[in-house]
Amino acid sequence: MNRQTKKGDVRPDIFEFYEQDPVEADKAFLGRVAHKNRRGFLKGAGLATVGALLGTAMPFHRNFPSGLIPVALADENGVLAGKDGLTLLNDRPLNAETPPHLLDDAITPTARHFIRNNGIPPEDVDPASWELTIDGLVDNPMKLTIADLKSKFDVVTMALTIECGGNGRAFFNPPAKGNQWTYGAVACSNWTGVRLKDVLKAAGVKKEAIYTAHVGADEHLSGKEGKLPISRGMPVEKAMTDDILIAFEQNGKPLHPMNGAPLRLVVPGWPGSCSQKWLTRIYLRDIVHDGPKMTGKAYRVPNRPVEPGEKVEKKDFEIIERMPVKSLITAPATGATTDKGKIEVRGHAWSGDRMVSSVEVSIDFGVTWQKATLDKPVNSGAWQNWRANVELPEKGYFEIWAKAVDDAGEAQPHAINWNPKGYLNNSMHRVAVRYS
Ligand SMILES: Nc1nc2c(c(=O)[nH]1)N[C@H]1C(S)=C(S)[C@@H](COP(=O)(O)O)O[C@H]1N2
Ligand SMILES: [Mo]
Repeated sequence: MNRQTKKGDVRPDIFEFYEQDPVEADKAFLGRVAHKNRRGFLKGAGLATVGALLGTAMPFHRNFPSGLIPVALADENGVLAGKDGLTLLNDRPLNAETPPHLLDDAITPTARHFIRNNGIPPEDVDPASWELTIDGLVDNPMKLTIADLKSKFDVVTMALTIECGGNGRAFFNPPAKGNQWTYGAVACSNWTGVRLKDVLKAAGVKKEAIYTAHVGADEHLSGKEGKLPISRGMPVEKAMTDDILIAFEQNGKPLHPMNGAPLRLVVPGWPGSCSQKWLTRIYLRDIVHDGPKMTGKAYRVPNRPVEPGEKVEKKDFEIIERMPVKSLITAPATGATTDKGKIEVRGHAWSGDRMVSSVEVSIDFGVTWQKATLDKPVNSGAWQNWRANVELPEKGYFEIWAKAVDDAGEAQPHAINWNPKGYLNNSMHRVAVRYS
C-alpha cells in the first residue's frame, strides 16, 4: 500500500484518499460516514496552515489522516465551540467533561455543561419548524411545535441536575469499558420549558401505558438511516412527576447545539441518558421500553452486590433509576497550593429524587469530620451548594474529602461500588492541597 510521493515521502494511500475525499475515505477505512462537521478539515488547509493554527509543528504529521481534526483544534473547528475548558474524552461520538474546579458556579453556565453524545448530532436545526410528536398509547396523539409548547402549557424555569450514569467510571478497577469519565459528567443549569406531565395529561395517557419511549434526531454512528443511537424511557409514574421538563432554553438562551438544541428532555436525578436530546417524539408503551441502550447491560447494574471483576449474567441486571447520593468539591482545585492555612472549601451535593441532609469535610483522611454549611436546593431537582471554612494546622500536604448523606440516611461510600459497566460511582471526592 505504500508509495513514493513526489517529495520522496513514503506515505500510505490512505492519506491521499483522505485529502481527496474524506467522506469516502471514512466510509472505506472506518466503514461509516464521516462526521459532517469535519468534512475535508485538512483539505485545502495544508500542513502550514495546521502548523500555524497549532502554533507549532506536528512532527508525526505524516501519520495524521486529513479527515480528522487535531484534538487541540476541536474548539476552533466548531465541535467544542461555545464550551470553555472541557476535557475531550472522545471525538466521535463527541464526549467531553468539565474539570471539577470549573463547576464552581451555583448554576452551571452552558459553556461548562458536559457533553455526552452516543451518535452524531443533527446539523442546521430549525427551531421554528421543529416538531415534537406525542403518540403511542395516548387518547389524543399530538404534534407540537416549540411555539405550541409555549402557548399551550405553563412555561417554567428550573435548575436541574443531569449526571451521566457513567460519571466516575475512570476509577473502576478492573476497568470498565466506555467513556472514562472522572468527575465532570454532571451539571446543574437553569432549564426553561414545559412540564412533561402537563403535555402527557393533555395527550391523555391510556391506562395500559406503563413506560415512555424517547426519540431524538441524532444519527447512529453507522450512518444507517432510521437507526437510533439511543432511545430510552421511564416508568409513567416517574414521567408524571413535577420536575421533568421538555426544555427549549438553557440558562436563558436557546439550548447549546451539543446539549440538544432546539428541544430536549431534562429528567433530574435519574441517569442523564433519560434526558433525550434533539427530542422529536415521545410515545407511550405497555411494556418496558426496549429501544437502543435500554436493554442488555446498558444503563443497568447487577441486582445484588458483586465482587470487582465478577461475571454477572444478563438476567441479573436491572435498569438504573435514581442516581445515588454524591458530592463534588469545586474549590480548591486539586493540586492547589495555598499560602494561608484558612481556606474555604466549596462544592455541590445531590441525591436522585431525594434531598441531601448533610455534607461533611475532612482534612485528616476521614478521622475527623467537620459539617459544611449546606444550602437548600433552589428548587427540587437542583443540586445543593455547600461551603466550609477549614483550617490546615501546619504546612504540608493535605487531602480534603467530602461526604454527603441524604434524607434517607444513605451516605457516600469510601470505596467504589464496582459493577461490570462502570455505573453509579458515588465514592467520596478527594482533592489534594499543599500548604506552603
Ligand atoms: N438524542 C440523544 N439524547 C441523549 C444522548 C444521546 O446520545 N442522544 N445522550 C444521553 C446521555 S447518556 C446523557 S448523560 C445526557 C447528557 O446530556 P448533555 O450532553 O447535555 O450533558 O444526554 C442524554 N441524551
Ligand atoms: Mo450518560
